[in-house]
Amino acid sequence: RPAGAPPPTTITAVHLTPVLVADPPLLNVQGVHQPHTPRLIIEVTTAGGATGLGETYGDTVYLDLARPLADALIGRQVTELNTLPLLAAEVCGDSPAATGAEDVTAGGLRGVRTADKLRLSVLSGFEVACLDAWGRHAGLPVHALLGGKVRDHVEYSAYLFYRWAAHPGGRGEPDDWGAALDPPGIVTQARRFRDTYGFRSFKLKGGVFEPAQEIAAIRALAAAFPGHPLRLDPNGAWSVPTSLHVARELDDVLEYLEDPTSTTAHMAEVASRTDLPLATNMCVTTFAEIREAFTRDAVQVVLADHHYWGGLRNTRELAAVCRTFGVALSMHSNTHLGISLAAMTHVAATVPDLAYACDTHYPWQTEDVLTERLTFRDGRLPVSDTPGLGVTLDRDRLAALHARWLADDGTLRDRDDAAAMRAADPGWVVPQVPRW
Ligand code: GKR
Ligand code: MG
Repeated sequence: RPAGAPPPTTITAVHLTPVLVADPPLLNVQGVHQPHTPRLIIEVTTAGGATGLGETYGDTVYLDLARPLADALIGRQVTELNTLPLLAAEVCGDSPAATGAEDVTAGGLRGVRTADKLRLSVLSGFEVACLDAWGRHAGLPVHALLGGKVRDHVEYSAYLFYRWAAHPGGRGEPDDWGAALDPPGIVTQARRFRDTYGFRSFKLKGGVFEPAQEIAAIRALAAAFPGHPLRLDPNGAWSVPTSLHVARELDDVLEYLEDPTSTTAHMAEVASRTDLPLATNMCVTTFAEIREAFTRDAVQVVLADHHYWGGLRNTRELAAVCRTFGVALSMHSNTHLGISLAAMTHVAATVPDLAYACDTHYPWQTEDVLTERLTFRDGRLPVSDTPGLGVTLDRDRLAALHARWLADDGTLRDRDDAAAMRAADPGWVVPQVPRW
């Protein structure tokens, strides 16, 4: 390169594009998904002309942290990943989200979102974008930058939800899935997932109906798909006795029970009285939470999510800690698009001891910002060997979903499943846990 010119991997521009993506009326303990869910698309451009893509949560608290970090990245190298957390701590320090009370969101499905957790989620999107740009420069896929893949395909599970046929008032984008509000409805949904994508494992989002009805749904799945791995996740909605009751009822058909109850202490109590493995994406979401949970044997499976853990490299570190303690690893997901799915697939391909099929919401997302959607076959995704993540941004789609975000009056820019539920049930308040 000409004398004095910056190295090609120097970051010259960072673009943040918040979008609103269609989300079906999926039910959970807090309420129902909004008609549109916010996500943030990150583009990191280098002096050498590469653009790396990242994706993370798009709610206002995340955007407020992402903006100063985007500015601070200019002039750095996409390869400087170990100091990214330090930079984030430095530049996000004055953000209202980072200086507010510890619990900035009063808990919820993602657990208590402290300032540190928010920052890690933002960081994860930038780390992925830097890895994508780095890979494009180096001519290497992201998995190679993580040390190389140990498998050519990553298996995913079907993510079953109780759901309405449509959002209240016909808002949002229509789909043809119909309602699923009882065991036959869940089995029909599972069949469609299996027939369309070949998924073998099934996870049911619970915490919506009385435990007896959710037990019946799992039994119906077990009868319809004998021998297929099944999971149930009520997002901490149950008391310890209810969790133990469900564990007893379903221990012959579940591969694990996910977050039956809230808090590490309650999970430890349940775990001490059942042989059914307990999984979590709620009580272990940071390195600081590992010691208590693992020493108390509160969880037997940790569901990694690179958005929570601060990126793909931290996810591999988590895998190493889990391996050390004999705790299994799987993968959690929240509403996400294809950039995140590609990132999940790259990191999952590098983890030697991935014991279970990964979760993904992706089949529920009919919209994406990619030129080509990722396609599940036989319940799996192939691991891309194309440089970077192996996905291409569709600028028209990005612009359209951003225009929707711009047009929103602010009500959907922050995910709020309880508010969405109040459109159907004005008296709805998020149930106190344990609900049952
Ligand atoms: O999308 O309703 C949902 C899920 O409940 C999600 O918010 C959870 O984070 O899928 C997640 C989980 O496994 O807990
Ligand atoms: Mg979960």
